Amino acid sequence: MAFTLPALPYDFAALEPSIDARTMEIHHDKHHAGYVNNLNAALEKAPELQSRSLDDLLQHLDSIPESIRTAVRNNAGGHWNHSMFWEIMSPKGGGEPTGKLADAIKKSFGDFATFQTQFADAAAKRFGSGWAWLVKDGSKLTITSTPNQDTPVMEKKHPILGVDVWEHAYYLKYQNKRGDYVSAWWNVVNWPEVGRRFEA
Ligand code: MN3
Repeated sequence: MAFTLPALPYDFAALEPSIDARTMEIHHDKHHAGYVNNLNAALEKAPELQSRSLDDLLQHLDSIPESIRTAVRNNAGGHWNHSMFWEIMSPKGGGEPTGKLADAIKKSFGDFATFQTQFADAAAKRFGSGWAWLVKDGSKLTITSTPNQDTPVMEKKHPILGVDVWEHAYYLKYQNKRGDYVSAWWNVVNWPEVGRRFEA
């Protein structure tokens, strides 16, 4: 079964002014669609893989034929990362997490502000294209970053929040000012969804 592009759970303009509508449209309809199409094209060359889940493909890249391994890594990663990215943002986002997630952030980082500083630092220091992540590790949380469309899922880890720091995610509105984009992005983070993923 071919992978499909999930619909955005809100309008292109819903995250304005933090993320502009044109960026959201190109990001979802062109970039994410491209990852899905390229993943499906790669898997046409290995039909035996087509029944495997996205997580399964990413967790066992060494089982993928070498001729398509890089294409699967990049495009399955892109599909996984963006599918989560749309859901962990919301027009009603921002503020701070509550409940068990808030407790875990406090336990792991001291307080929410320290977590935000460390996460933004990981996003700023990721050289070139990639992502910064909040990863669930048992009852604790860690911050990490990956290049390109690599994802902690490849290491059988459980990312519950990620920010896309590819230039395509912010360049139209923020140009080279990645830090300004990340600062604005906090205003659209969907903490209830991140909390749901933490407790899942
Ligand atoms: Mn992207």
